[in-house]
Amino acid sequence: MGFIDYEVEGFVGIITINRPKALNALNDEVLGELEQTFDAVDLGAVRCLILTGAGDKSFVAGADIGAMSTMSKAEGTAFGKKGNDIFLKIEKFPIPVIAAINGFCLGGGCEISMSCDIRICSDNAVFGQPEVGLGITPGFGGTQRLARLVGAGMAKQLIYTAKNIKADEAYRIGLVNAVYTQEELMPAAKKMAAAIAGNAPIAVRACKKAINEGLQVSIDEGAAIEEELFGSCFESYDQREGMANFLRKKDDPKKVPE
Ligand code: DAK
Repeated sequence: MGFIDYEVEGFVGIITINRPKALNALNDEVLGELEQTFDAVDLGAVRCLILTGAGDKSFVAGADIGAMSTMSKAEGTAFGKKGNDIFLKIEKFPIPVIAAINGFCLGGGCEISMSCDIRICSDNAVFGQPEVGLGITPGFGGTQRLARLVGAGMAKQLIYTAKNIKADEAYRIGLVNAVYTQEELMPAAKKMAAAIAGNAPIAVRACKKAINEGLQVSIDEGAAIEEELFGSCFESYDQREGMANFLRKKDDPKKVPE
């Protein structure tokens, strides 16, 4: 692939958007390759993904403004759909995806990070939805996901003003879970991914599904979704072993309680 790198370390897959000369901006080809990469992930072997950008300056500086500048209405709609389809695929991907945000995270970049389960960033990261300054709306889910993540008031402020914010402010408003130095970012992402991958994969997948689907419905419907997914974990090897293991340790006289 020209613009996407994919490597696997243990149970963790690392997807890198590799178009650093354009600060990893998303054009048609990048989006197409990204979709193919997600489609090719071996879900029998990989339990958690990390999504990051190549270089030390940018995660993704947005959708490609050059490519969008001459689009017709129909082309703009098709481009928006392509982005939305892949971002929805990431959001609903069976295993967790961690965005390791290593610099500019603007427009479509912020939107792709918000389709991931967890966002962590480097201290040089810059976030924003600059679209209204370019005469468009956020088109890859920004109006929907930002409000769900940081609340409607803050999302409206960021989107209407088109003002960028730095990593510490993104942390303060809950857009990212943690801020690291650039050197620490990928090791931290890998450590978190390995911790997730070390847990029962069926249960982790079920948790992702329960949280995502529950956010779309009433609390009663959400509870029903949870019940079903909870039940689906039983009789699995992980459930039987995980619980038996706990009980074995409890019965072990040598075990000192922590
Ligand atoms: N698109 C294309 N190229 C970009 C780019 C982008 N978003 N961002 C940066 N680049 C390119 C620059 O053109 C430059 O290329 P060369 O001139 O070297 O060939 C190279 O990356 C380095 O950028 P700079 O020279 O500008 O670097 P600086 O450090 O000076 O500035 C910057 C970095 C991130 C502050 C600046 O590049 C910048 O402001 N970039 C644009 C950021 C932005 O506005 N992003 C949001 C794009 S709008 C929709 C679908 C999707 C969307 C909307 C609607 N539908 C169809 C419904 C999404 C929209 C967006 O994401």
